[in-house]
Amino acid sequence: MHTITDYIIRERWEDFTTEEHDRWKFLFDRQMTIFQGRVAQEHIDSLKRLNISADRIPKFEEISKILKEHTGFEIAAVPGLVPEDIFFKMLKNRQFPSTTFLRTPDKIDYLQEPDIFHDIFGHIPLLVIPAFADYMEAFATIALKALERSAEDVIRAARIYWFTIEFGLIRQNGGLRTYGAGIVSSYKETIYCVEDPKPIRTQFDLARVMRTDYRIDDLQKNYFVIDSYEELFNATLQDHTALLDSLQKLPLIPAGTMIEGEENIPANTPL
Ligand code: HBI
Ligand code: FE
Repeated sequence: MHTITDYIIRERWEDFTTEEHDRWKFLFDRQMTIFQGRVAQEHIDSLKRLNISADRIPKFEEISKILKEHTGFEIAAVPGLVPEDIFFKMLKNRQFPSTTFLRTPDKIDYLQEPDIFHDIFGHIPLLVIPAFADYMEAFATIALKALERSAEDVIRAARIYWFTIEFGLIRQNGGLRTYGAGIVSSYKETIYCVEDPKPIRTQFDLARVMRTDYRIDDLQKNYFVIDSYEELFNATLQDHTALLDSLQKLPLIPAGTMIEGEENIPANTPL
């Protein structure tokens, strides 16, 4: 029976080369040029609070010390993608698994699996927000319940993660901002997700998200919009078994389509 500790490794920060610290700086500075007006203010503020900067690749234990004071979350260094049950159990324990390698120059704009820039620059900042940290743990509870039930239910749970924690949008200052880790670590999608008229954007609804298909290797065809992080957490305060039962017979909703009664939320005016 594998356990969480089987997957925890040392960060080996001392092994990062000057080239890697420079590549981190390039990625960080490039995102900063497009962040204002496109990325949730909490994300921008939290990078400062956690001392995550362009200067160098951050040390996990330094970030964890501050993060723990805010929400009890801490970073756990892992070699790469971990099995789903381990991933969900770690999130339930308020441990966020972060990879410890940085993408290579040939993958500077996109890589399929998470690297340290995606995990630390993308995921960690929002975990200082109590409501978001509570939501992350509540998501893990739903996902662990889904694991007990069926592979289809695990796919339904993974969609929650995908459309909020990875690719979510939030209304702020009269416009749209992204809070999704998969977006804020991507130059192209940070602009596209809030400004491009192509994708549809509809109000977040947990059951609807759990029915919605997505592609992992392309710009998203649809996004879900929340008004607050509390809205995410409040959506999980329902009976998870009843929620999963209610979805069994409902058809999949293809990416990029709207259903009865939904409205397409207008994109931001391009900056
Ligand atoms: N492992 N390290 C890591 N990071 C992830 O984002 C991750 C994972 N294992 C499984 C997994 N994600 C998926 O099951 C979720 O995205 C739903
Ligand atoms: Fe991720």
